[in-house]
Amino acid sequence: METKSVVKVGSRKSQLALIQTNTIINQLKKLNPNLSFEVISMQTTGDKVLDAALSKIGEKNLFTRELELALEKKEVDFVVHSLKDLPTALPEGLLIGCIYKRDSPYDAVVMHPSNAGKKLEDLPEGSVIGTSSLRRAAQLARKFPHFKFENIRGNLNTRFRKLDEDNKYSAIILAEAGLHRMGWPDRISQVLDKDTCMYAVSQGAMAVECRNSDPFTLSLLSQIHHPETVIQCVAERAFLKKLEGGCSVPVSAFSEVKDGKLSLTGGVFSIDGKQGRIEYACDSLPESIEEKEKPTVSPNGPREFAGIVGSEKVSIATLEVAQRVGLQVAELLLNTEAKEILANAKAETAAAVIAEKQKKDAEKMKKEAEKPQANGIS
Ligand code: DPM
Repeated sequence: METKSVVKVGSRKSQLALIQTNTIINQLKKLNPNLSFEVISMQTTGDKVLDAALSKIGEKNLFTRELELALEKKEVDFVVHSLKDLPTALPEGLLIGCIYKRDSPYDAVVMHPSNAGKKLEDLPEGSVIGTSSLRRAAQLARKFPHFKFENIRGNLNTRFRKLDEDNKYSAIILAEAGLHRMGWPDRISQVLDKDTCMYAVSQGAMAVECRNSDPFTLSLLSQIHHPETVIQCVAERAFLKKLEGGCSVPVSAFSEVKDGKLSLTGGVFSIDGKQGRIEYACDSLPESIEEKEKPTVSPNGPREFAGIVGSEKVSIATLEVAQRVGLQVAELLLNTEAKEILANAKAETAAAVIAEKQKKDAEKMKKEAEKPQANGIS
């Protein structure tokens, strides 16, 4: 096996991405003091298109494509992601070598300074809540039909500025994990429980992507693969994969590993939140979740579950149970009206993508027409 003394790590340039990358590097450094790590940061398409809602851009791997190309070209050895931003199908040859212990998976409310100390329940009719997540808007519209939900985009720093300075939003909704990582826990007014807003698949978990043909990096990463998180995320991602969902549809999840059992609740909602369906499945995990025999690795790399590999700490048999639970919840949903709700939501976002593109094209043409003619005779 090829060994390395310097490991090259790709990262997006945003503050949150760099914080996450450094968290993983610091853990690996503690366990491997002889290794050094070099961070190579780059902008992704998602960082460049900050004006449109994520769901309206119509591409799946917005925040990952450039980084995955660097992995394929061996310019970097691994890339740290928020797992919820990683599509359930990864490019050929790449996989998730580890998932780090999950932070809070829940969503949190950040109030405009004039509403400090309040909860969503306290806000008046017509209050504007900023979120570009269809999932958050749909679920919150069920509980709070008297609010308006409007897009807010940009990285976390930009959103805070828009919230505090624009006086448009009464509150915004963000992942609690991101707020903690950025050092802003004191801005959290309320954490939303599962009965108010179930979280996104894999929210709060950081994943590390690498090449399936790189045993050195795979074995390095397996040191920080967190069994309970892996079990939950395999179930959640298998669920989302079966529904063929992404950030373009309101799909949400809630999972637990308790008393040797794994349970998963999954929800599908219409864009306006008026329709929704929730299903649940539970199964026993193997008595020991550890891998007892060294897995045989095929020439195509290790076996994966929705892109995630096993390790000595979490066996293939365990991940098979997790995958089954995920598929079961998806199948239960697809046998109900959820199938149609999902199809309609997908069609609605697809239409919004086309409308957004037409708007952009029209703006571009208008700008072109207004440009002074370079070779015009005046
Ligand atoms: C995805 C969504 C959002 C991010 C959609 C969703 C939120 C978009 C928005 C798939 N990715 O959650 O329904 O509110 O406009 C993202 C964040 C984090 C990872 C920030 C956030 C940090 C937390 C984590 C953006 N991706 O959700 O507030 O590691 O899970």
